[in-house]
Amino acid sequence: MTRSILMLLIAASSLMSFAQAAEQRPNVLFILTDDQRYDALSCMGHPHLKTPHIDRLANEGMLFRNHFCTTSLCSPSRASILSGLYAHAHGVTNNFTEYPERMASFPIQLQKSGYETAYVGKWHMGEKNDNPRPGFDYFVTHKGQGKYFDTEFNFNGKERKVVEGYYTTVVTDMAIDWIGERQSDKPWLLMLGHKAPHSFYLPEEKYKNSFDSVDIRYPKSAFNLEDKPAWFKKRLDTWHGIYGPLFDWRKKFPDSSPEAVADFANMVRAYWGTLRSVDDSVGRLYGFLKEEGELDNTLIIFTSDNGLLEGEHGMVDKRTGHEPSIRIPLVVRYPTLTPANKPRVIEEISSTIDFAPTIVDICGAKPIPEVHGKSWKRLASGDSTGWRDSFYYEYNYEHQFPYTPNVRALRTPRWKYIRYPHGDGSPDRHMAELYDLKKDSGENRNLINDPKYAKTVKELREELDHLIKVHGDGKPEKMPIDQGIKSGLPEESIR
Ligand SMILES: [Ca+2]
Repeated sequence: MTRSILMLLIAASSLMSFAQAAEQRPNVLFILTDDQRYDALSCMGHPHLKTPHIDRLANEGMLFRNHFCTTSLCSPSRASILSGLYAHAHGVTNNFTEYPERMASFPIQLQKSGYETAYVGKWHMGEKNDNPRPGFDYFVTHKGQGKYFDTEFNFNGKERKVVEGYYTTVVTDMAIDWIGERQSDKPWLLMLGHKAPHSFYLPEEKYKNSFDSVDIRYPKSAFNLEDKPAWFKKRLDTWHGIYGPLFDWRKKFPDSSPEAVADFANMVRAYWGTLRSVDDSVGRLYGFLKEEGELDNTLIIFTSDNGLLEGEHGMVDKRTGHEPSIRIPLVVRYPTLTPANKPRVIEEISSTIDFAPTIVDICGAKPIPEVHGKSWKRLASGDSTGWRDSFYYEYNYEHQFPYTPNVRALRTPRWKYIRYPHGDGSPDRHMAELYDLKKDSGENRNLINDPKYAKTVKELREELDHLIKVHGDGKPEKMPIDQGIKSGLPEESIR
């Protein structure tokens, strides 16, 4: 073989491997809902809400049945999704803090590695800032929470205008337009931030009455508070309790009369109604990608930033360490890893901090140097060796929303242990909680004071302390002092 032919062969083979590598870089469509609980999907067994388009992603991909947020609050959780870090490390511990300017994120890594990147919809880190953020070539958002109808969007920091129509539809139009109008051959990342199903729940007209015939009551656990910490009862009448104003669905409050459950029922129906539009949005995006021939080359991730209590333990809102608050949906479709005719149900514990390491892994971008999460790329192909078997949850008391104490919790496949640190290192002043989730998935029987479980509690506490230590920076944990549960309403501008 002559030298020139050999060189030619080497060049051809390296070109081929380059082409193969390029082929393997999928587009990424990251769909993020706001406050959607784990079971608000028909593929997770919801008895009334039908979500056929989201279910189809699960039926052609992966359904993560045990996916959790590390902090059940919008901004901290969104920052964990982007960075792969716990809130104590990225620093966004409340809803008023900006994502740190110099902090790495998976969109920044993807952009640096040759992706074209876009963010459309609710961003909500930095309450009053609607300008573009690092890591995105295209950026459309709004200030604060946005509105279900006629939100004012800021387009790339250049133009603010009210876009008439229903939020979910409007951001879906924008997403489809951006994907369709791109000129470059680069792979792309699009993050679509929905407002739905966040309070104050307002469904689209066509879904306003979808659940009128469903009989909705307060869950039984709302009346089963005797073995629970005393602060549960104090929360009942507040902004975050079932007898409170229910995000405007109850005008006169507190109201603990049996007939006032009608307000609660209307609130829950509206929450479900907003999700029907989200499911439509997923259907439109799926159809569009299919038409464009990009469906199988796109990693589609459907998830939420945190869960929501729907009356459990007498609570609405989120923030606490209980299952409806911390457990969230995760559905993924990417046939290269999980063939569409061989869908997979993932039982392992996954978390919001896993997204950043996973996405850079699958997309072949440079890893973020220090993350707390793990890539689940290999879970997608059925390999779960060495995966985590416990994870911890953190929430810090907010003086603007004084309805939940500091929370530190440990979740294993079987157990949930929750404690409420006072904040200054002194002994806890609230009762802790222990649930055997294998027997009691509804967290109805608090076993914390049963001597039979003293050893279990000790072991779980040790594991919790261990995880906090290994995820920390070597210094003692910092958290606010618990000022107690208060009855006042939060300031109107931040509700
Ligand atoms: Ca949220």
